[in-house]
Amino acid sequence: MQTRNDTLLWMYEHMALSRYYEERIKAAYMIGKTPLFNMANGPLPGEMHLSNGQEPCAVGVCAHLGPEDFVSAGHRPHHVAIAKGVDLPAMTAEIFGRSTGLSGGQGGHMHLFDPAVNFTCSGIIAQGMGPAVGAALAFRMRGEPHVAVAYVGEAAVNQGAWHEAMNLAAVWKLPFICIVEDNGWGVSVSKAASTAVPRNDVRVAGYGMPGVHIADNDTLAIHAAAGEAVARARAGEGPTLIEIETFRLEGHFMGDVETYRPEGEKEGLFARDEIPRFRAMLIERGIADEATISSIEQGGRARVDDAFDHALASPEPMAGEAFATVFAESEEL
Ligand SMILES: Cc1ncc(C[n+]2csc(CCOP(=O)(O)OP(=O)(O)O)c2C)c(N)n1
Repeated sequence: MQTRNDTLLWMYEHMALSRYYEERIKAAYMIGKTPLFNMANGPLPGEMHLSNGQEPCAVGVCAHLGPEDFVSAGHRPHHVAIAKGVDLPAMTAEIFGRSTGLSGGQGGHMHLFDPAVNFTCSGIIAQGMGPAVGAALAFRMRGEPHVAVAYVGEAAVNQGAWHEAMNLAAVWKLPFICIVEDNGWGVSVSKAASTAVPRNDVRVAGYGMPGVHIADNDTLAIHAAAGEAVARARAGEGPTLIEIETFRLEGHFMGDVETYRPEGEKEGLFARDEIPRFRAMLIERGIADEATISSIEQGGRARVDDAFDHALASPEPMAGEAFATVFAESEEL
């Protein structure tokens, strides 16, 4: 399948935007955290899981989706949220805990919900499987041609919720796609130490579902495989699993000293980074010249800077609002 030039440029734009977004989050996160790393300090207290390196997994799939299609992501959600079109200023305000955030600043970076583009995520691994399969069932029951996609890490595939959802999606032939972002590590535990079967595209034969394996974080291969899976799902032919060998260029969370990585692994990953590789491919194939690509990058940076300005100028929520949206009974507390 030949990928259209405008789609190639859209994918590059959103990968570059996502990378710059994470760089700005990283800089803001580190304020006040050192010299003795203290997660509670600074304008972004708590854990922060950056997605640098995994951008191809987001754009290759989301290029096929519209706002009605449903996507759930996990605790490392920024790249997927950006590719799905989540409102950037409201997302940034949410991450900074501001009242103009997607959830009034009460969710934080692992709990981004944007109903306008049917996006959700969760800090509980594999938690997004049930909602995505439920959304796929709803699309089927309403006769709508949409698809639901759940992103999970390779360490989430041993959760009970994952297996239950996979079985239902397959037995009911739902318009569902599971994307496994295999970055090799579940915090500090290697894939080999947590899962007896080396590849989940093989394992899903046990569910009667097709599985596809993508090596080396390849945007074009992800885009092609996702195109076929989305077409199958929209045609009523059932679910697909796509496992992508990707990598994270940061630690599990900010502050992770990464002593579990074999020597030299990290340096090797930077050499395989897809963003400069994809940029060079666009120029080599004559899809865009240097000036066009620079202007795409500048446009993305301006959007990110505006989103940060909006977030940082927004007020924090009032303490009294803490229970307002949690339970109906909260007013009585
Ligand atoms: C049900 C559950 N168990 C444990 C955790 C703690 N935890 C957070 S992230 C993580 C590992 C996730 O690895 P993976 O799913 O491969 O995603 P990655 O961090 O590599 O993106 C664990 C065990 C959790 N959030 N939820």
